[in-house]
Amino acid sequence: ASASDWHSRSIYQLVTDRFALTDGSGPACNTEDRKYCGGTYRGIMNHLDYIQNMGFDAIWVSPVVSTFEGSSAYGEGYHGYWPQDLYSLNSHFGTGEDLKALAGALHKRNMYLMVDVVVNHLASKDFPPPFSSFNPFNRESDFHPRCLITDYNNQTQVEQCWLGDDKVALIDVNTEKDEIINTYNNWIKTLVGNYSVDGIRIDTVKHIRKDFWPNFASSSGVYTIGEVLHNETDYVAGYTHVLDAVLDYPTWFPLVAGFQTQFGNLSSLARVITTSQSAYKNGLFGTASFLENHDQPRFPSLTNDTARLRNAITFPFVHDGIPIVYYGQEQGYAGGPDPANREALWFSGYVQDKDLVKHIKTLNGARKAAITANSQFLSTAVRPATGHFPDLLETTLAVSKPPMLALFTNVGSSGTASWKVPKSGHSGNTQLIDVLSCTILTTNSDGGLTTNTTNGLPRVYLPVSALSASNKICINN
Ligand code: ABC
Ligand code: CA
Repeated sequence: ASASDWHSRSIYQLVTDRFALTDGSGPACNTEDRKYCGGTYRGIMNHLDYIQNMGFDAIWVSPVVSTFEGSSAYGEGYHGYWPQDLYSLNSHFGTGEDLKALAGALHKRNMYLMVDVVVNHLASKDFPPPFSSFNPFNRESDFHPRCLITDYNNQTQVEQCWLGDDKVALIDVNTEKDEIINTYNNWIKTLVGNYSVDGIRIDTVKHIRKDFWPNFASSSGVYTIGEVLHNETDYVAGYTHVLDAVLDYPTWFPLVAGFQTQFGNLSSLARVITTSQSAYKNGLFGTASFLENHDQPRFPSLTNDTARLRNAITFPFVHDGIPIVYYGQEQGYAGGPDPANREALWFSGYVQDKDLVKHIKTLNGARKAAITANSQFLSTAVRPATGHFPDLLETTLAVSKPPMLALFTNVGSSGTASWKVPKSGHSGNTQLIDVLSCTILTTNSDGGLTTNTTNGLPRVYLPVSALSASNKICINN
């Protein structure tokens, strides 16, 4: 599928090993052990209702190719990011037929499959690396000479030295060589074709020179999102010229910092919204927005406050670009840094009758309703719309992406805050409904609004007229 096929979609990111077992519930899964826990493609297939019921129409699965077997100082390759043989699949997750069946089951539901791919390195737990066991790059000369990245401000080092350490070496492939470039381009084309993949998430994008990417992306023939783990908009922007989109890390940093405590500064978040729009190629479409992923501590590990959590979860759904939710967020999982943030989901029972699950379902529904109500919704830039009141601590934020208007605050569940929005984006005396609480508010005669909160929850307003029986939001109102 192409970039424009993806724009209206919403992605559920999962770690295959941790999402679902083939049948039933099963073995313990202690994240600290860093071992395979048994999740499979068949397991995912059996839980597509769970994902689709929350309103997601795409999944992103962790890398599928085989990694080295056995235990390293950092455990087993259950997460998939330690490739060893590009031409065989990781058999812990099932067979090639299983992966094809998953793609087929998704497509039957009009859902997309995004696969995570790693092309920067092959991995080894032994040193010196057993080059002959790698496939297809099985000669030492296929790799950059060993040096560990020590200075992230030295871009040549970032591109040509090795990630990882001596316990698990991420051996940096020599992606300057024509023969290797061709191999990768053919490999991605074949992988996408074999398994009917609709899009790829590309690992470690900043660790390969930029001009490697356009041919790789076009060889894939599908939508590409790159991981560029960096907090600066200008740095990340460079990669929006060589791939369809980037994971929006520059927004993620102020998003987390802004809602983590009541002292977070929401004006930093407001600022990055606009700077990224002008910096990124295809400003509004070149990003995918997220709160959690498998590399970062889960948000509830940073704050116990459920109101701040609700605010933070909401933001990616009212931002430009594609929202991504990391599995387990909907169940309130609270694991800290890797490996604690990769909990097995089967212990949740996949319960759907739960506040956070409903919250996420409503957000997906509201975004779809906005897309239906305004055919320009996706191509209209989200804009900060506050009037802070009071603004000393920057504890409130209002953003408008018509017909959606969202109000945020980090004061927390026992705090109070007020929003003053001079221009709601709607005309005077319009009835707006907060889809999260199903309460109605009417704009002033000049289209502005003022409102306050005593529970710190976010609000996502749509005009009442944008809701219909079919989107089932606030159905009784
Ligand atoms: C293993 C163990 C961990 C252990 C670690 C040392 O080794 O599991 O418990 O702590 C995979 C696995 C990991 C595994 C690693 C290494 O491999 O998933 O569990 O960790 O063996 C991608 C993937 C990630 C994956 C890999 C490797 C790459 O999403 O899951 O990890 O295929 C760098 C890369 C980035 C990479 C990330 C893990 O490492 O750039 O692509 N993610 C700075 C650098 C970043 C760097 C980051 C690492 O540190 O700039 O480039 O990311 O922590 C901000 C700055 C940032 C700064 C951050 C920390 O602070 O703006 O630049 O990032 O303020
Ligand atoms: Ca590299």
